[in-house]
Amino acid sequence: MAADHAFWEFPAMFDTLFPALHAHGDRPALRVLGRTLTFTELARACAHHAHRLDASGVAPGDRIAVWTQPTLETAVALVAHAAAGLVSVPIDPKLGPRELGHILADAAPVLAVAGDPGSLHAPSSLRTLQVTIDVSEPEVPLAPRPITDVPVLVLYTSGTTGAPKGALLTGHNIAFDLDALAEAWAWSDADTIVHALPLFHVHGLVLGLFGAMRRGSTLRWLPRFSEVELAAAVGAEPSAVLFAVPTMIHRLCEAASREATIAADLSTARLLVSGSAPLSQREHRRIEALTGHRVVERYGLTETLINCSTRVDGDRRAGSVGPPLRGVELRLVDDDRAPLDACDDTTFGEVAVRGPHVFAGYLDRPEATAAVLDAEGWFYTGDLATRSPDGSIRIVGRRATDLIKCGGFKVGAGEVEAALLEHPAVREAAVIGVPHDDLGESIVAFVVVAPDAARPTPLALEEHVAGLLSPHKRPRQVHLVGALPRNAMGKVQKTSLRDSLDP
Ligand code: MLC
Ligand code: AMP
Repeated sequence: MAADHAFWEFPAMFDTLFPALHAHGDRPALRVLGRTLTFTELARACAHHAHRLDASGVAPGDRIAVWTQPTLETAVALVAHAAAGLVSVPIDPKLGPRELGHILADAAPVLAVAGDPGSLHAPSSLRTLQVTIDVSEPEVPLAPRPITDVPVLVLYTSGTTGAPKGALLTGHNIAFDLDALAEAWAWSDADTIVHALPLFHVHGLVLGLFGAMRRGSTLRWLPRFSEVELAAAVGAEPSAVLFAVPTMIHRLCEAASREATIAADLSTARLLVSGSAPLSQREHRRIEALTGHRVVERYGLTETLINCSTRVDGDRRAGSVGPPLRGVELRLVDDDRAPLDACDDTTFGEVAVRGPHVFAGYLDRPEATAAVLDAEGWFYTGDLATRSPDGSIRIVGRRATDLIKCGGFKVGAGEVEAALLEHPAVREAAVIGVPHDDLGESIVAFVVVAPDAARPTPLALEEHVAGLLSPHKRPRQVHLVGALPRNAMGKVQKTSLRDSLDP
């Protein structure tokens, strides 16, 4: 697409993704590991970064791989790209070669950016640019750009089979969803968002980073999770809003029994928000007893951003993810995708959603997109839920047992099985998720060793998966078995495997 002017020069007078960037305020925008940028400084840093990309030949619509290293530079690059209409492909810096190779081949970025390009494990054929933060006044300031239906993010997400797919999220998806969340949570520029989530998924990136920048809130990002530091960051801010996955809430509760400051710090928050996986009723009760806060729980997916949330002014019931957000249409459907009218909190169906928050499809995968998004714009989530008479939704399970949510990360059983099968000593492999107090679900592998191979240790197989994919996809338990249970068709009986673990 030929541009008749540089991508950082556009007139104003429209809604733009991050209005606070153009208001030139001296309020803090980003605080990362003791470094702070005000909105004015961030706008300048974004302009310089965008200008350097322009000078290196990057054009609107080009995809840029962003190595999400744990530094301020990562946050600046991601904001700059979205503000300048460039497409970021966030990369987990801990990805192993199999997954990294797949994502780079699939997304075909024109360039990779990183605060520390020296530690990039990218192929030498991929051009790299070091992100530097320059807060001097630029010759051409960052100009506001209208929000469009063009993708600004490609986020890789696992499915039941095959390698992860790139979900295309547009400026409109993001702005609509963030504005609906702001309404549900009374989220304003007086808030400081505090989180310790990675910047390569929806939760940390879209809600945490882009959400704060859209609202004009400060973001305090802790690139590594630590119970004491996260709680202290909440305690240090006058109107803190904490975003966490259930594993983090669980660990905060556990640590609070050893460290008295944690509960005291968390109790000063304006809002504690949990999502990306179900928060158990037990953790809801524990955190409330410790801090006096009822957690706000919200439910979403990479492909749809957030669909439902309990409201700050509503009933924050444990186990409920609240009603659909403003502007989100939600249906429960049966196995034939026919709508179910039930509002009895008992009948369950698959959650389908429609609205401006639903993604633009998977990159270059029309069949995979058509499998989840119908011609009328309904997106089928694969999650099973009930609906209460007041319209609030309770997630009760998932259609696909081959999807595992571990620590808030989605992992496809098939990806882990494929990685295990690459080990020379593995003849067969089956992977399941089992309930786990800390991780929600834990990845458990069953492996049949090849006849002539030396018997590998479970740890060696765990390390093997962590090395090829990413550490969070590694099995936390590996059982070496003589054979996998199969039915008459030869299909592995995962229920039997699950039952075999019961005491
Ligand atoms: C461990 N490590 C290894 C390893 N084992 N490295 C190499 N090889 C091995 N075998 C390293 C890890 O890299 C990490 O390093 C450290 O050891 C701990 O790893 P871990 O045990 O895997 O992490 P854990 O402690 O379990 O992490 C818990 C967690 C994490 C909660 C911090 O699961 C997390 O960040 N979850 C957030 C997931 C998330 O953002 N989901 C949002 C999806 S969006 P190091 O260097 O890190 O210490 C979505 C939509 C929505 O779902 O609704 O939001
Ligand atoms: P991801 O593809 O990583 O974005 O994961 C999306 C999935 O996370 C959803 O399909 C749900 O299964 C799960 N999820 C997210 N938030 C919640 C929640 N609050 N309660 C239950 N499940 C959730």
